[in-house]
Amino acid sequence: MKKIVNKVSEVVEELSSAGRPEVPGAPGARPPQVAEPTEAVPPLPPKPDQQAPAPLSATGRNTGAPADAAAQNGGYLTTANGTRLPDSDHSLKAGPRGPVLLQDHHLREKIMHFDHERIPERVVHARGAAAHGVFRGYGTAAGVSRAAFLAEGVETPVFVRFSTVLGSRGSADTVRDTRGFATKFYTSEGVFDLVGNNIPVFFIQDAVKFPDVIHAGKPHPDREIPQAQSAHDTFWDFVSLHAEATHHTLWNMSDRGIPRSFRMMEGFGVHTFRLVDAEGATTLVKFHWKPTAGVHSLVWEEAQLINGMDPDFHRRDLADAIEAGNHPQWELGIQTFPDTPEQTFAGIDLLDPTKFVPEELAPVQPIGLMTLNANPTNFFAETEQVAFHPGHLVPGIDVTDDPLLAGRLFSYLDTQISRLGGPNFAQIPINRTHAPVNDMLRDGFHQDAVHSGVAPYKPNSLDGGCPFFAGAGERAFIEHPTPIAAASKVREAPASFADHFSQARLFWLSMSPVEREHIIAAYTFELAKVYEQAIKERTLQVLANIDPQLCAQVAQGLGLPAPQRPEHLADPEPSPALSQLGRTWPTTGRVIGIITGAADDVALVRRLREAALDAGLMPLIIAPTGAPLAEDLTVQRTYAAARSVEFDALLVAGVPAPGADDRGARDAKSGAVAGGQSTLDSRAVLLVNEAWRHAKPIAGLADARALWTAAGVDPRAPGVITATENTEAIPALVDLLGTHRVWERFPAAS
Ligand code: HDE
Repeated sequence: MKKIVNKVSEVVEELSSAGRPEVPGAPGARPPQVAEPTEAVPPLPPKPDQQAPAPLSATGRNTGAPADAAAQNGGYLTTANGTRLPDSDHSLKAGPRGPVLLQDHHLREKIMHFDHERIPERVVHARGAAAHGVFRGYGTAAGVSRAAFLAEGVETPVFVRFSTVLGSRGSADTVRDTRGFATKFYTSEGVFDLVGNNIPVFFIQDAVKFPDVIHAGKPHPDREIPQAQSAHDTFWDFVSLHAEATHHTLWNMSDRGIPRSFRMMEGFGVHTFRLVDAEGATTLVKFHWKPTAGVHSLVWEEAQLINGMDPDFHRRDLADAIEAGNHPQWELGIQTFPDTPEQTFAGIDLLDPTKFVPEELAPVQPIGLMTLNANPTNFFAETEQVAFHPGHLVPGIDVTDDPLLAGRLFSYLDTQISRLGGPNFAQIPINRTHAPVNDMLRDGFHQDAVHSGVAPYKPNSLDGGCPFFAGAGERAFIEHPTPIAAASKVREAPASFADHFSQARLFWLSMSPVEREHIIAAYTFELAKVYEQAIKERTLQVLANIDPQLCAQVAQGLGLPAPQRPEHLADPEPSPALSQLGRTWPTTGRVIGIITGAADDVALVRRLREAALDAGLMPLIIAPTGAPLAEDLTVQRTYAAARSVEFDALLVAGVPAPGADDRGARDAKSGAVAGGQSTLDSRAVLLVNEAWRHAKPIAGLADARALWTAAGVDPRAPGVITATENTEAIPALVDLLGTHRVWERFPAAS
């Protein structure tokens, strides 16, 4: 028998001394050799950017086990029960030509397990990506909440899952949709889940409508199309009839519906929560996550191209950023409101989840900082099995009577039973609390805890009366005794829930001209995909209530008459904080493509790349083939494999002469340049043309002029840099990237 060589420590040492890889995305902890390995070695450790759930027992005790103890172990292939196997490539047969024997217990076990690898996907938010991190309290919330994790300097591990709502697990990332933003805080007082979205309002005011809005948004039940999209009849049929969906739909049609990255999204708790301080005094709050990278979006054409080019765009971006050490950060903030019996603020009903409170009326006060610093080690074990629940609360944070939230408090436990196969999902490692558990819940499928004692009931004397009740002094979660006004049982909403248009109008009026253009285009696109004219006409009536100009422009695009301006239009004060434009943001981690030709100056490319790295950017070199430019200069993209959507900006480092494969018959992108032309590679021309029309910064050295002409780029237009000194280009690009895109290039008509 071959001797197992213990190489793990060697590999760990090698990995840590090697530092971070130049470009993130290496599939394994160590580059493989060309020939198939034959020497038995223990499994390689996770990559340095990866983390697994803390090794806690099912009852929340630290086991002291190494993090990989629950995963693969030893160098030899075994059965699930640890018996070593000599072969897993052939079934047990009567002779090489069979028949296969029924007694092959390894074949039976392997196929049985494979047949059951899939579990039901989430009914909503099925498509997601997640990361580990840490939350650090500023202490600024100490005056309003007794939650221990909000105290100054307290560090709490977190696991965050971002998601789309409508698509199934294998759908594309950059569809137009709301994004989920769910955070699990493993606090010393138990798990707190903040299960929010990237949009601060919701389609419905009452949980009983949730199946309706989701059934309408999901693919049509007969053909099961379209996947992960709202541009179809059933969605628009529902939202045009259900006026309370107007506001959220408008946000989805805005740039917020197509984020550039999970790292560049805001997060919102949506509902109003009730914080309780050490003395029992209460404050109503809305939670906000503010990304330090700013809020940025894709343009629609880009989003559609990405869905084909790289359907994993958002999850790749998150994982790559973390692996490269560009750890995404968000500040957690709260808007605070007095907890009055009316539960309204500035005329806004705080229990109505279709309304938000403008930041100009109630500023967002920062209470802590979250940093995502590690990727999951295993997608299924962590990202798929994590189970969030708005009812996971800790002392100091309580719920309000928002009727949507009330329904959610029921729903999330139910869904985990069918998804995770039983009631013990809190014991799955990613869901385990870091606080001690003594719950008297027993048995059930997949019980991981080996409970001792004989008296899982109260009162008991056989187990010495244990467990005991905690009081406020022992940090118990005590529901705040909020008074409930005398009322009759009714199926009704309060009158204050009846206004469905004024805040939609407020959002519209707060947008910059270019953002309005995008909203008009989004409605026009989506409604053009609707088959039934009646639904389009009905939607135009809804739009007239938001804004006559929006309505008229969409009607024009659809070729339909715009309905009459309504007699009464709300006149809200715009909220400049809602616009994504007009500010500058850090550019760390932005991806810049450096286009180089076969005959270009390698030393120059090296200098540009180094300058980009020094500026905190992520440079990727695009060359005619994948051959390294020099021993220390690898190529990350070829002309054939690159597409502009991967880059936030382009830098042309020379003259991209046509590659050997620049032929329409081989690569249809080569047909991009009308009539073809002989001095430039057509795919490089297409790259520049797309970056130009997606309002991205473009820079080139003096001889890039021919490329500008071929790509239809006006060299005098905003955001186009023709550098004479090669050192000029990078700082100029960084400057431009601060505003993310150069919208001055395409002034808005409205
Ligand atoms: Fe959810 N939602 N939801 N939701 N939701 C789920 O729970 C539900 C709502 C949100 O990354 C499900 O574990 C109902 C609002 C996120 O795992 C399910 C209602 C908001 C995620 C469920 C709502 C959300 C979910 C599906 C109306 C923003 C993904 C799988 C009363 C504040 C969490 C699961 C993750 C997931 C039900 C409304 C956010 C079925 C009944 C409002 C981010 O339980």
